Amino acid sequence: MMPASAAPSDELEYFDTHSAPAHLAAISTQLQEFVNLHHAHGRRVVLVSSGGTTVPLENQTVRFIDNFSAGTRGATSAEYFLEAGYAVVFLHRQFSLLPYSRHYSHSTNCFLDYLSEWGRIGEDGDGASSDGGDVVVRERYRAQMLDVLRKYRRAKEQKTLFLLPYTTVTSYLFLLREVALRMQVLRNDALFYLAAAVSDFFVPPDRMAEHKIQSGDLPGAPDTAGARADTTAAAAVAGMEAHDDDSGLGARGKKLVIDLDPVPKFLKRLVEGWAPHAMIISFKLETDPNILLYKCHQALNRYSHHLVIGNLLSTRKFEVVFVDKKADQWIRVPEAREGQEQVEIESLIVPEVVRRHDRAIGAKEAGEPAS
Ligand code: 9Z3
Repeated sequence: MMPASAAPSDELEYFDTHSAPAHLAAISTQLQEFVNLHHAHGRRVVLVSSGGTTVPLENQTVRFIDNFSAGTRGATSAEYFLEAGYAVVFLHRQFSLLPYSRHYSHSTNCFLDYLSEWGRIGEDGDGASSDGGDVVVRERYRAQMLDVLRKYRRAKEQKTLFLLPYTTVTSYLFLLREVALRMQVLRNDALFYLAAAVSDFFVPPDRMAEHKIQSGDLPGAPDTAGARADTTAAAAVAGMEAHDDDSGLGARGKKLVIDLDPVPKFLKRLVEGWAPHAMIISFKLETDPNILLYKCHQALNRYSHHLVIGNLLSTRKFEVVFVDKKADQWIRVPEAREGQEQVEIESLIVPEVVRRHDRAIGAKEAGEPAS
């Protein structure tokens, strides 16, 4: 028997029981204009998903479950797709890294460190002398920043980058479906590159607390025990249980046990229903090297899409494995020499993806079965 989490109707029910993001209709119109513009120019379009999804624990959300992804893979890959001539729908976690600005928005790459005051010699002697009082880019960063700036401006002028933010797993799924439907007109010129770290679990609406889950007594509670009972009830509605904690938090300490449901598997629906002619690539993240290949093959067999790119949390910036029906292909960055910058692995991943997309389109045009 099919497990409840895999029943196809679960996906449809998910959309019926969750509210769509605000302004979805307006977003949909803009998306269609974007897609049509590039379709008319014969340009391919890639949906790049990026960053982590949140899982709210309350309707009026104070707390949520999140994950580690800063969106480096997605933002970096989007730049290489733009360079390869694709238009990019960048479906990203709000406030995660963005193409181009990522070079200066990371917490260890504060943009202020790239600037100096005109007329002031910096600590490292690379300021310029004048009595202006203006802000300038420090000499040693200028060439790289000019390169980034030009690419950014070109993407703006050619309208090749559509930024689409999400926060929760629900808004991610609604938007993914919408983008896929709007991209259908592109047929095999559409590519899906699903690098976002999407939650596998969520709190269903009928078990979601409306208000902030309380951890302590509320004013006016008759006594501590009564307040505790209220708290437990509210939390249970939220799919959670607040327990007295005998294990060291003290008399008032409580545990919060969160009861999550599996998120329905949307990849199947994307492949079969929303984007039947597109090339679809998913990422698989693991921490245990012994199961990575197994999980990649399992995903490929389960969803019958084109390619799974596997990576391990600890080595994801240095190696990935491309898994398709034919073979496993590892891609590794060369070791950086002393004083050299590390090659971005996305500069190797994206051209290989583009080669495979070329081949898939070529095969379809020649009437061959897709490989
Ligand atoms: C990835 O595996 C991405 O490569 C990373 C990128 C999230 C590791 P960073 O943001 O990390 O550059 O630091 N994405 C997919 C992860 C995922 O949730 N995949 C699902 C799964 O593994 C399938 S869609 O089950």
